[in-house]
Amino acid sequence: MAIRTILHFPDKRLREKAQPVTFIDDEIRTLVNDMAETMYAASGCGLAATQIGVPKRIFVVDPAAKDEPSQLMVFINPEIVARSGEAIWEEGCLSFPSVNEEIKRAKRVKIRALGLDGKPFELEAEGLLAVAIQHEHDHLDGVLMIDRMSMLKRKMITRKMEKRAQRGNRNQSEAST
Ligand code: GNR
Ligand code: NI
Repeated sequence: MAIRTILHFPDKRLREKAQPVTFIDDEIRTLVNDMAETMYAASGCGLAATQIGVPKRIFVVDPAAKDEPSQLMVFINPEIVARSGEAIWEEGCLSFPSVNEEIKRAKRVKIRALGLDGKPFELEAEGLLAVAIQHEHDHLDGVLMIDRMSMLKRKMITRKMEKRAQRGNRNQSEAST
């Protein structure tokens, strides 16, 4: 198992549309293990393969609170087949460190996916799990939480993240000289 690097906006790979998994082999099992390890190391409650630069339709979610036993869920080739209601939730994203904003999404979703064993399953979710499923599913289509905010917030966050990336690049080049 290994912790992978989480890409930060505005990395262009976050905008790629992920491709379906055709076969669940050792490479996919290793990838999913690494995704879970990376998510837990970053204290996230979800992670899409897109966020570690792998354009495959896979995400992991763990909706358990900190004081509850972990509850890892793996979704391969997921499809949201039903949505209902509306709910506003304060979201964060590991690709936008220290950004937390309220976003409106469906309150309940029904999702169909393959598990790590290759078997199809269906799940109805609400609350944090429903929010996380929609957030992660967006990542697989290159859709980010700023796309669901007002234009003003989107511009402010984009500017902040671009500045931060420039600072990061400068620090990296200083470190290598
Ligand atoms: O860790 C995360 N927390 C979170 C909180 C509210 C709504 C969505 C999320 S997902 C996020 C991890 C992440 O960036 N997944 O893509
Ligand atoms: Ni995210």
